[in-house]
Amino acid sequence: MVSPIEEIVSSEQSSSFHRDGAVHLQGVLDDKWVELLAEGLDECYEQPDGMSSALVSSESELRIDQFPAARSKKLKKFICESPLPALVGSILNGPIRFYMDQMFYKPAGLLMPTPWHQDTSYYNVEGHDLVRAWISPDIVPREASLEIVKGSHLWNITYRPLAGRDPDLSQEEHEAQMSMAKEFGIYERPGEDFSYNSAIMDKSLPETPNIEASRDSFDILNWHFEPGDVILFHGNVLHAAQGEIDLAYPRRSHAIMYAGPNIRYIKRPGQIIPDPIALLEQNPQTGQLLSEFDQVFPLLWEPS
Ligand SMILES: O=C(O)CCC(=O)C(=O)O
Repeated sequence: MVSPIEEIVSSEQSSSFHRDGAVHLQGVLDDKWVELLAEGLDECYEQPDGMSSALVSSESELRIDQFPAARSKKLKKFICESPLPALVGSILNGPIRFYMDQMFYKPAGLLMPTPWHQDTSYYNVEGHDLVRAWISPDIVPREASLEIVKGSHLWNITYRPLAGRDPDLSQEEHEAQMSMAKEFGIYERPGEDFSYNSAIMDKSLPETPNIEASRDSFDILNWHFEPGDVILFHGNVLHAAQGEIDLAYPRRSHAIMYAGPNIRYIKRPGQIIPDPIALLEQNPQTGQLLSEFDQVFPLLWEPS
């Protein structure tokens, strides 16, 4: 018998994910899940914690919260009990664990763009089975929703994160650079317990290409997004979201990292996003599979 999940993720969609590095699944979440997501994102936005930081300019702002589901039962339920783990599992055809989540919240008005980047090197994990689910409870026009460089998950390159402290600068020089950014452009408003710029930059990694400067040279995929849709994208794919457009309502999004069977812990010299606290207590070593930390990265779905 064909299960409902197999009916909603076709083999063509699964192939698109593996070929392009992302797939847009339309109308796969019902209103109950969309409402729960909206409530969870709003409660986190209204009550920032130490892991809430922001990119700020004179005209716009992008709030990014690390691990929002750790303080929102609604987001935790959405991550674990919605159809998402099964959708990801049917794409990877293997057991699925929850790795971590983030909130990207752009207030109404002129939207701040999200710069082109690759997620892999921000985290202490490596492997091919890393899938991000990007979901918004809002209508997100193509000009403001997620976009990717088609096929870039297969380039076999780990790019340097966009943030971090240049190890060739002293702490004073770094702070002077941060203050200059504040005066002249976009700067970071750090959280009490987290800042994108406090990690040490790993300069051995190649710089992320400036895709925005030559968009025509790249094969870019983007989608108009409706509530109920889900975009799944590969952990290694280059992605961004355009800005500079006016929206009459906030563009709220939740990005959840799910891990398949072949994801291993790796201690990165330039790690930006901290490990979950529960993982640190287990003294993880480079090379260990995430499945060895069953309590921290719970198994949410496996093929029958
Ligand atoms: O929602 C956005 O603007 C960006 C999302 C993103 O960069 C991510 O999920 O890694």
